[in-house]
Amino acid sequence: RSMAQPQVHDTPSKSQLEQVAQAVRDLLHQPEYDDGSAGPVLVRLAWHSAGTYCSATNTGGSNGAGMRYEKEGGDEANAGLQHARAFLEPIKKRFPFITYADLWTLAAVVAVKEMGGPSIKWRGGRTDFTDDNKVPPRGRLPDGSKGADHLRHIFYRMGFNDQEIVALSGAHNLGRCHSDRSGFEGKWVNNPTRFSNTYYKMLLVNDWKKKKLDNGKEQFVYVDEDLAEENEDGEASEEPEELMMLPTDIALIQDLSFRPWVELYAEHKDIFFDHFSKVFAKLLELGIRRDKNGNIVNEENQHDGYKS
Ligand code: DDH
Repeated sequence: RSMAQPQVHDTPSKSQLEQVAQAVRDLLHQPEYDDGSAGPVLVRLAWHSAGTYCSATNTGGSNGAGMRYEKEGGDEANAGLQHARAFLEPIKKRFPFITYADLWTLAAVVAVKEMGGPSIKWRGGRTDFTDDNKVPPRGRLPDGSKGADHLRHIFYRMGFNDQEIVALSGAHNLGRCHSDRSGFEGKWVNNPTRFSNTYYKMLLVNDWKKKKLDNGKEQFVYVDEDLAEENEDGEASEEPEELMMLPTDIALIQDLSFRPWVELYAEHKDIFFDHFSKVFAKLLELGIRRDKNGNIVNEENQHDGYKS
């Protein structure tokens, strides 16, 4: 941005954003945490911050960073995301010019790219709520124990179609389920810190067996002997790796409208990357209206000078 142009005082400059992005890259490697990366839980933080959007009422979405408040942060669907927020807190302290809402969404875009995924268009300018008045009600995020109808109910509310539901679900290439967070257990793919289309390939293995966990939750599991981790002697360890799928993941291969997209993305990684990039960018913009300069024009600030 050239010096001659008027500055929007609360939108960070490009070089400021690059400093933040670099700080996110620097924190991704976390040898003590999960599979060694903060990336997956950062992606989930951005998704849950945005996935509360309701197009009918134009409420929810990533603007506001409402998850800092108990009303939203305490939703059981958000269990565990305090780890993601804690990872980012030192960055927020170091770069106070960025809002939480911008930081959470930017961190996910940086993490996806660093983990080998596509570049995703990101735009800043989100503001943070200063109280919990506009925080969306709980219960707007998907429940993994349900099926295709539930997926459509939740994602159509945000304004997504079937193709976009399947493309978004490819984020389950990353990370894992934790029994002390969602109650589900395990990872979807063998290398959960590398963004890829393996999730779709695994879905089509078609050998998923229902398993009831001790806590009563039902998920699907698959044990691939070829994927079993090798020990130092190059032999498979005693316990081959068990991969998992949620009932909502399995719905993607059972439903006749979802399934062709799973097949396409399993076959063509480049198409998946392209579609994921577009749909994740759309997710992060839900509920955000911008003027022709890209500045955010939301209901709450229409009367304070943004209106022309
Ligand atoms: Fe997810 N997800 N997700 N998910 N998700 C979980 C973990 C991760 C559902 C349920 C769960 C998306 C869609 C769905 C990520 C990204 C995305 C867990 C495990 C559950 C349960 C949480 C835990 O125990 O820690 C359901 C249901 C849906 C759906 O209905 C489609 C989408 C759209 C995304 C996205 O980012 C676009 C990521 C990443 C994780 C791994 C988190 C971690 O800590 O690791």
